[in-house]
Amino acid sequence: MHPRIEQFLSQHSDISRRYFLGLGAAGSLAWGKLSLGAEEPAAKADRDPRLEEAIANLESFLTPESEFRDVSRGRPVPHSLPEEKKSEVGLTRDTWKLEVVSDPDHPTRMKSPLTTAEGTALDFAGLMKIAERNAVRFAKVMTCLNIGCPLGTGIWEGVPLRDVLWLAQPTSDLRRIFYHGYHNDDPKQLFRSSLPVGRVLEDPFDLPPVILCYKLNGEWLSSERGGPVRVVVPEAYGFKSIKWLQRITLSNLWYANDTYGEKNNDVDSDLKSFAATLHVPDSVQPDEPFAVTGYAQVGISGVSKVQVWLDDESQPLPEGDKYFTTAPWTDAEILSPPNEWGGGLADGKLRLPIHQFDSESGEPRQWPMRLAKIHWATLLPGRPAGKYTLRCRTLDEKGIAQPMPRPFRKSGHAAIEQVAVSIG
Ligand SMILES: Nc1nc2c(c(=O)[nH]1)N[C@H]1C(S)=C(S)[C@@H](COP(=O)(O)O)O[C@H]1N2
Ligand SMILES: [Mo]
Repeated sequence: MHPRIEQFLSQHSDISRRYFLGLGAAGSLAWGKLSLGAEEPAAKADRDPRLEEAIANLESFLTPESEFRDVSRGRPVPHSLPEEKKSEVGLTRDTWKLEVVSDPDHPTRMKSPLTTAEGTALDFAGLMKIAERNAVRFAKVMTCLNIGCPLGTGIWEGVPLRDVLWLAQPTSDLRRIFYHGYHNDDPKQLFRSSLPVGRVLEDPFDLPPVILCYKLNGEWLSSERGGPVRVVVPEAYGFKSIKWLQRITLSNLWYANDTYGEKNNDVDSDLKSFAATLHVPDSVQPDEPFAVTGYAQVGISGVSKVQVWLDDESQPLPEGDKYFTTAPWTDAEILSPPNEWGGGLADGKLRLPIHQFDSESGEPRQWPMRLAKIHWATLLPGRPAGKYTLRCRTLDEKGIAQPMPRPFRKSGHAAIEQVAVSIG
């Protein structure tokens, strides 16, 4: 083993043994970049030009602000209000106020609630004071549980929600925290989410903290993304990340009370891993190899492989195998961390520290990076004329293939994608 790889491994015990043993072309690329700083990854030179071109056309890792997709409720949606109205209702950095109060129905004992009535609510300057000593950043893909496809990937910056919670000095009877944002002062438009207190106070395993977020990709959080301040829950689907945050309620309630639960959604479900295509050529010549690219959402169980399968539609599907586990899947190349992160960062540079990155090297500590969206590519061998179905899937870090281990739709999208490919 290269001595520097050995040193790297001994310093990074969180990188799994299985991943190391499974070094394929993509794996060694990632290592090359992570540990040796190789300028031109070896496999790159061997790539077919068709594959190289498809990779060159891929979207960037971070999503530019203008390309984020919006999932906002409200009539009108709060970010569409005129500026004067935003000032009036606290939707600007100058006028923003956050209350932290006890739930009247299931009270939490607390010494210093933060309320507007008593002039103790937290304002933006107060939030920035906390940020001076305790700002955190992490990379995360925002995904709507209902829509399924990612809305955008960003570096989200904020202060841990627990820092603000402690300002209110809760002493007992605290089991759940729920929170909501501006909703046109109409109770029918209330969109609330919630977390068990433990998740707010402590970060399990290597997760970043739940934050009160005020910046995205280095810029102030826009009104459309929920600014001036939104909650961002690293491992959760979008509905936990409440926008235009105005009130946090500390409660002795012991179960979830999220608005999103009303439509049969599983509100305790964390991000799943899944793969999807981005580029599949419109028309393919018979017996000509062709390039396919895509992305994978790296959920809480990670991603160890992305696989594809081009199925000839004239052949019968295997019986009794609804997840196609016996199909002849082949491995796609998981692309290594990019040199350019995109997303319109100032000087194109990541501002460290970022939770999933090594602060010294500036490289991701784990790849594929959990909670993010990564990219893959593959060159499929030529096939005779005919109609085909292209499928892709992830295997998580335990080797469990999509849509398992959590196949239910109302817990988030993980169904195996299929795309029609016509050859000839
Ligand atoms: N206040 C408020 N917060 C909200 C919503 C909302 O309608 N109102 N939508 C939620 C849902 S369902 C999702 S998927 C995410 C989407 O975040 P985005 O609009 O920044 O992409 O915001 C969440 N936060
Ligand atoms: Mo959503």
